[in-house]
Amino acid sequence: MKYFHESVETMPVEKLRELQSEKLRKQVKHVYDHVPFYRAKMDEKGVKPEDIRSVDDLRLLPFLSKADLRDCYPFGLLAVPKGDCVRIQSTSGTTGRRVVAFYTQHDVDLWEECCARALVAAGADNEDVVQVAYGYGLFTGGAGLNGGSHKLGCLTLPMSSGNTDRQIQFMMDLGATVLCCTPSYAAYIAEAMHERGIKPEDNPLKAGIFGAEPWTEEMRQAIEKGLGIKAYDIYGLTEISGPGVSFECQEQQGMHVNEDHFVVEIIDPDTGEVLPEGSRGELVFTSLDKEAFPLLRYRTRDICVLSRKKCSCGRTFIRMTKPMGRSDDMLIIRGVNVFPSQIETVLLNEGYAPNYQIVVDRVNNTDTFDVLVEMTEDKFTDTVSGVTEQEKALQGAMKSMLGINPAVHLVTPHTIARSEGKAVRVVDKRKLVSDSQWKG
Ligand code: DLL
Repeated sequence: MKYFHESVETMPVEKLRELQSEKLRKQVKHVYDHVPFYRAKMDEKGVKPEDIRSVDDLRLLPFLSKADLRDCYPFGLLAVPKGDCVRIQSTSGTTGRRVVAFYTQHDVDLWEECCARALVAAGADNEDVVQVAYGYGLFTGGAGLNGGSHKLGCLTLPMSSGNTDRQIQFMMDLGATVLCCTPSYAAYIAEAMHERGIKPEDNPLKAGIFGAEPWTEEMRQAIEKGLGIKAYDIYGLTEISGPGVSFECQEQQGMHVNEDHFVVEIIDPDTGEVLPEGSRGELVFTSLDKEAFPLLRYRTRDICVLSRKKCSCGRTFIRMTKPMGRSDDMLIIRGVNVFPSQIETVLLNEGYAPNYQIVVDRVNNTDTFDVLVEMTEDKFTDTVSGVTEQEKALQGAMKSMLGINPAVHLVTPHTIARSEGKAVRVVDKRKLVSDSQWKG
């Protein structure tokens, strides 16, 4: 099986654009008629649905940002009656900054189809046993790949993340052939199998579909070697549906965007200007046929390059590089979205000054997360137990705000370097993807 939906995945580019334009016209009208927030934005820009005749007119429409989504929480961007929705999902990690996305049954079907395409592109068919070790629940990873695997007719193991012993046991006993999880968890599973004396050639896996966080080509090679598989990247975000917005094929040269459902643009993050293919900039998505949560020109903050170069897999969908970074300050630590401002909020709530530094690294394929915080004069203590107690209390407060546990280190007042310009709040020592790895 080469494609899940051949006629669409290999559609000539001109026809694809016609299909996109036709869907876009309907979608803009749907949004204008049903989402007062977006209608007001369009009115403000003086754009009417009739002005959008093809994808070339997309640039007339206003952008949507994460801030807009937060302002509209929870129902402000819903474009169908609540009663027509069957599902919500939510962005990972944060309490104060969660984004909630809604799905009708049609939207769930569309999303699952995108994930089924990703599975087929990784070499799967209905004979495969797919182990889904992404988290289930509000996070889209588990639900998305689970749905895609069902659609393809695979035997699906809904493991969720964690409990590595059980993951390995089920993988071996039930003969899992495709593993779906974050790349860091895949590396961890490889390591755990190595420790248990299970050689790469002794496990039944042949491929893995890994995404939701940045990972390098070096990490791909380490996972491929450690598990004896081919490792494929998959990209997506809750706001646009979840995993499967784009996916890698056997070429492993960038991810094909499911262009019959999503239009992708690259913009200059500072000016909003649309950039030509091949430029590095911020990814912007428009969903063409989602009903409940149809975002138009949503700014992802992910920095990428697009390529229309012909791919030998036969798919005509445009390809995007792995995200090379972000145009905002969001960090993804162990798969969880973290904003430095959340740390600041906790510190101020707990009576500390906003003098802190976040240090992130990747050791043995797992993210480390340290927060250095200056003691204040009035909280100063020089007993070891006093310091430990304060660090624990801060760690607890950060865990409940972020959903993950940092290691908190209290340091002497005035030891964190002050800056005359932007404060250096984050030291990220992980190696991100470099341009040289892109052969588009
Ligand atoms: O991470 C959806 C997903 C689940 C994708 C499982 C792939 C697999 P969010 O929690 O909303 O959704 O986070 C979205 O994660 O804007 C990127 O910054 C980052 N991201 C997602 N996939 C990749 C990837 C899911 N393959 C945010 N490489 C996005 C690098 C990724 N970053």
